[in-house]
Amino acid sequence: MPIHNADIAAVFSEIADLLEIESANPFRIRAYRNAARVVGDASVDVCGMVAGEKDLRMLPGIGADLAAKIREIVQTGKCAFLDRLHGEVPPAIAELLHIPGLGPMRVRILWHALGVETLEQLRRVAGEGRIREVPGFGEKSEQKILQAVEAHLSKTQRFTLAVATQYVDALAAHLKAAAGVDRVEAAGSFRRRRETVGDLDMLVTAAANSPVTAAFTGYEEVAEVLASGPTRASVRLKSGLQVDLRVVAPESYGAALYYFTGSKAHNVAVRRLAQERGLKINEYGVFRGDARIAGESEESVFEAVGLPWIPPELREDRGEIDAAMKGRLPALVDLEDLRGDLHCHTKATDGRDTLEAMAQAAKAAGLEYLAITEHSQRLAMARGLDAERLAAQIDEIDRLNDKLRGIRLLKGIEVDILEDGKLDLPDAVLARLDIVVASIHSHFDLPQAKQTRRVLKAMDHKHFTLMGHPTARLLDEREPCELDMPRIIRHARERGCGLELNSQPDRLDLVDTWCKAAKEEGVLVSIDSDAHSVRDFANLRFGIGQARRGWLEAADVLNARPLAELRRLVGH
Ligand code: DGT
Ligand code: CA
Ligand code: CA
Ligand code: ZN
Repeated sequence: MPIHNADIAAVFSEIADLLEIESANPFRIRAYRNAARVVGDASVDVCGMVAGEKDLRMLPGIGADLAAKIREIVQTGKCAFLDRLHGEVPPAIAELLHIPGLGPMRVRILWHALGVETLEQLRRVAGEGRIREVPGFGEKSEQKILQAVEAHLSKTQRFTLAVATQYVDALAAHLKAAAGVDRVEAAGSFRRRRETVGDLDMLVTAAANSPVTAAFTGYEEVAEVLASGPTRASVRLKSGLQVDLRVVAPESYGAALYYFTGSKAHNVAVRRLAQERGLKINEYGVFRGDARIAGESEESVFEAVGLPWIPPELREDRGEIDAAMKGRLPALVDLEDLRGDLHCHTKATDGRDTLEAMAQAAKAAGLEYLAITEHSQRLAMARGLDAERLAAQIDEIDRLNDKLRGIRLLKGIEVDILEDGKLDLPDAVLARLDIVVASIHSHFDLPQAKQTRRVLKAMDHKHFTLMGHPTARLLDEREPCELDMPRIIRHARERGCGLELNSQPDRLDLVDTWCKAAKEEGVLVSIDSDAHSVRDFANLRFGIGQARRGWLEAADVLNARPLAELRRLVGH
């Protein structure tokens, strides 16, 4: 990973924060603050200076000691001094400095007097009325701290992409109804299809006299107006979701869309490219001196810096700029590329709809085939199928396929991977299936070596087709299982198995980075709905978003293949 100026600056400002909490020498603290600013604002790539063995002391305020630290960070990705400070001062404590009214000195007092090291602990002691007893604090400052920490914690709560989508759709319709409004688009992490969003960044173009900001702040879901002006406003919705609105001129629309789509890391990297060409790039346009040379469309912005348009999902500074320069951007998979779905449930287990209803819904979603993959017997809560009930369903699918037109049902199962790596149903019945999705639904917290062995063993089973929701994570609820994913991906390649990208909004598992690793290893990914009702096929678009963030093309996706080819690939 290349180290950017912003990374180095972040290390120095954290050092300054921690030194302040330790009440170190003020000159020393100021030296680090200054270094953070100098490096952060530098128009040259400091990493490149190190590589070129340039003298870092050319940078204002950087002496021999700071220069050595910069070289250390660039060369090792670490800073021993910061690591040492982390040993002395609790690492999360610097977060407390973001609370208005809490400077380093007061943070230190609360830490020593009450053991407060995190925002949650701060909220607790404030709620319990213990801060007012600390010398130098009173009831009033305790109340202020409580309010501030609560506001801060609620601000950092993130919303799933599916939930955010509901807000975006409703709000966009509301804004479009305001007079003079032309374009409305959600930028930010929402447009990059991140699995969660921190806040929404809405962009609007509108006629000069349009009442769009008033329409925005007057929206019925708004709980609090945080800021409001003629061209920008911020609100918090009743759900706690914050929304920023910016009204931009049509000639700046592309530049604003580009800027507010981010990510910040991507923007910083492209800004550096622009600087190398003597250009300045901001939310109003691309400028050479005072002359604006681009900004109406995103394409024009990219073109001005010598790049083709980069899809928003790739804009994370994970190699997309280099790929764009070399003309090697992937042709990302689209919803329309999906020919089938290899994971769903019906009323027979914990789904809500019948086989036939699921088949018709899949057809309506534009699919040509659908694998029925109920839970297996171990999942008693979901009324998982034993061999006998599965055999009965296989016969039912045969009968149904005779009369269905335009959609083909495949026989499958979502079989539990037992703790020892065995599959939860006998081979004889698995052999009759087209698709065997195997998933972990128990013993989520085995240590990595054991968990990995469990999965590798399951993959060795001759009927194993696909690993379902591979890490079993649930957003906000369950951490991913500890698995040696690179090893599992390699094993999948050797065994000719696929990995699922489960499209349920709180799963989105495989995550983007593992999708990319699978692609690089030549392992096919199946983007499945895991539908439990006819409505759930709509979730495929979230899986597609994650797949695109993982650089997947149609050729990397198992269920983008026509049925005959799929059958060949899974060996049935
Ligand atoms: P989120 O809201 O946490 O899910 O993530 P984003 O990416 O939507 O971040 P947000 O809402 O803070 O800002 C929206 C975009 O605005 C961000 O992706 C890039 C741009 N942006 C914000 N602050 C800066 C900045 O300081 N420098 C640059 N270059 N871009 C920024
Ligand atoms: Ca945002
Ligand atoms: Ca924002
Ligand atoms: Zn499952």
